[in-house]
Amino acid sequence: MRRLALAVLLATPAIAAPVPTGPANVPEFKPAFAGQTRAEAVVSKTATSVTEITGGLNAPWGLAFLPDGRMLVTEKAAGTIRIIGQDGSKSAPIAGTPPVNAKGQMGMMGIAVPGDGKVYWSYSEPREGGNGLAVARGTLVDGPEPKLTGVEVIFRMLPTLESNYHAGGRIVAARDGTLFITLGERSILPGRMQAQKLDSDFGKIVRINRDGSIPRDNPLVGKAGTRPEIWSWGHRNILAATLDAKGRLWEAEHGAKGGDELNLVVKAKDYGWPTITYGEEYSGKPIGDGLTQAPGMEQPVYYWDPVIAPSGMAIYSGRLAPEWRGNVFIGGLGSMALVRLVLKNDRVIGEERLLTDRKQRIRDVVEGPDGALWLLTDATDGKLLRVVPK
Ligand SMILES: [Ca+2]
Repeated sequence: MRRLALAVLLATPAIAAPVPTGPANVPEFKPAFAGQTRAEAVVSKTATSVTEITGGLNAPWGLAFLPDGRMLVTEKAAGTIRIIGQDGSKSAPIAGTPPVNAKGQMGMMGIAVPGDGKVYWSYSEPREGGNGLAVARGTLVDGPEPKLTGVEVIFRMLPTLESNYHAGGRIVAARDGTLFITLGERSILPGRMQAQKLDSDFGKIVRINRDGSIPRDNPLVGKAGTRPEIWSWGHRNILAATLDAKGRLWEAEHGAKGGDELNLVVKAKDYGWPTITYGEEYSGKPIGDGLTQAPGMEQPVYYWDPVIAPSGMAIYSGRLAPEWRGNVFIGGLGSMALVRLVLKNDRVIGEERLLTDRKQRIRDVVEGPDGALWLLTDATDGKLLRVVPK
């Protein structure tokens, strides 16, 4: 009997328990490789202290550090950008920004300060016949009434569509001087179907030079019937993107009911939406043919079902917490958590949900020059939090 028991034990390897969540919406979907979902739950040895730096922000969306340590924070619903000091002091809204469509999920969104003396920000631009994401840049003039001068729009997402959903909006400054901009597919069916169309910006990551011109090594340059700014396609709605220590672009995007994804973004690759996904329609019906894999389409590095609703993302340097070096931190809206992923060889080997006791929707995650994680919470009384590992 003892021998039999041992044999059974050996034949059934212990399955490491994942982070406890609800049941999958689509349990019949199986991962394409081990560890693609529900990785082992891990517990950080690094303790944290969380300080509320300020509150009263109107749906803050994006955060970027100025060279002097102060921050620029966009307020989605107010359509504004403010300067925030490390002491929590808030400037008046910065003057000089173009009009913003601040309905629904739209508003003032991403922001980047890549160190060239200019500020870059994304916003939903009100247009004849609808709206579309735009990216502008300008020079910040400091003072009691701060303003942006020399403002120029360097990118306009096309086509224009009447939808207040899924704009994308993160701006990532690449090491080669270009900018990546993440773009959603606008959610409604006429938009969704364009995620696979290369003559549309919907459901794409685009790459532009800082003056708005097109880098000559973009994959579709010179190809008839395509938009030359496109870098990768088949995305749904990307509200989280960052570079890793090697300068590679990672993103996390929203699925529907199930199917949030972490992807390593490679030039000219098709990330599958809406042809393949690990989620289903909010109605419970399959999306398209209900496929999770297809030839020529990339698999996510990791997926979630149920979803976390990812927004904002940082890959940690290790400065204050060596344990966290190379870990991915993603803000969770619906999951109301700071999601920590442990990576090894570009695969996820551990997952943890931090700050769950706070029950706050986390909109953006940035590692500050001080090695702390700086978070924005999504609320009409949104907060700026400083998370210090210790
Ligand atoms: Ca995908």
